[in-house]
Amino acid sequence: MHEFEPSADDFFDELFLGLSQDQKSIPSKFLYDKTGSELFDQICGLDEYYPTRTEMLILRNHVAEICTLFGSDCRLIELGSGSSAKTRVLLDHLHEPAAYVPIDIAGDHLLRSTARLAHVYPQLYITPICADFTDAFTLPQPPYSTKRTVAFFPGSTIGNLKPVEAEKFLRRIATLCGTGGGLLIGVDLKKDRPTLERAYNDARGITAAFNLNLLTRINRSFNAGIRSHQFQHYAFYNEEFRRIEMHLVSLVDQTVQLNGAPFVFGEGEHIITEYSYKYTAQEFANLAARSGWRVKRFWTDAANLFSVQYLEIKCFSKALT
Ligand code: AVI
Repeated sequence: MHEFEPSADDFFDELFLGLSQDQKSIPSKFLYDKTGSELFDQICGLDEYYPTRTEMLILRNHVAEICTLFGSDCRLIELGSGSSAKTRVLLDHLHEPAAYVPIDIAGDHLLRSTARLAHVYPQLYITPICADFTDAFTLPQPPYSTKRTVAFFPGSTIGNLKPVEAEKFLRRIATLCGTGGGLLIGVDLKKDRPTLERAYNDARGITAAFNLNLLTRINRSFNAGIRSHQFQHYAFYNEEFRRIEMHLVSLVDQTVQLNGAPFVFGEGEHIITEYSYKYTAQEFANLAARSGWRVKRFWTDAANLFSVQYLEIKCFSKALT
């Protein structure tokens, strides 16, 4: 996950809107400034945070079959490519890929990792795109012999979207990939509450620091003078909505000024900072079907913690509507 640096106006507008509701919230994309992105990288290596290593294990175990499904002359696009670490597992095994299109919002990282990849895979046609993949963007013309466009969306980032948003997003990706297209996606699975809650409440407090860093970012952007120690990280599994919820809880009654606008927080009041939806295989298959996709293959690990799924476009005309 890489740095997200919005304009101060956009940040303020979204913050103002989120904090003006009865249930206060801040969009989770703002968690990823430089410090937030570094903390997230640390989270990925934590014992309690099973998704990253489990997804890598599944990819390694099934890469031959995955690449057979992609076929030869496929154009691989990666949504939120970062360092492209997981993609390298694929690139090492792909049959004569036509092109690789890494898409990431962080231009510097994108150029650096593209240069590294070009060195390791000198034959590979790489066309990086600096864009927010949740917004509309266009793909460059595919090179001569592209048989299929496959999108790669690892990490269960799909879980950070509400199901209606996820459906819209998956439809857009179907349109982007076009006829015969595919999607290789990492999806975190529903499991026992203790395992889920441990993953978002690690013993070293890295996830807490990641969440509280939002307040530091707000202070830096708006000179808000929020005292971070007067808020507490809180993450729990909401069974009814099948999602981990990350909150910041005000420990005292306090008023915070944002560009002169006062926001009042009562003692014990919660700000929602992130949702992370968890799916069963069937629930995700239903979401995929509503978005114009069909799950062709589903791989998981021995403990059923995480899944990697290969989706094919079900009916292109439906995907477009
Ligand atoms: C990026 N995303 C898939 C992570 C997740 O698990 O929802 C973000 C995260 N938040 C706290 N820990 C990790």
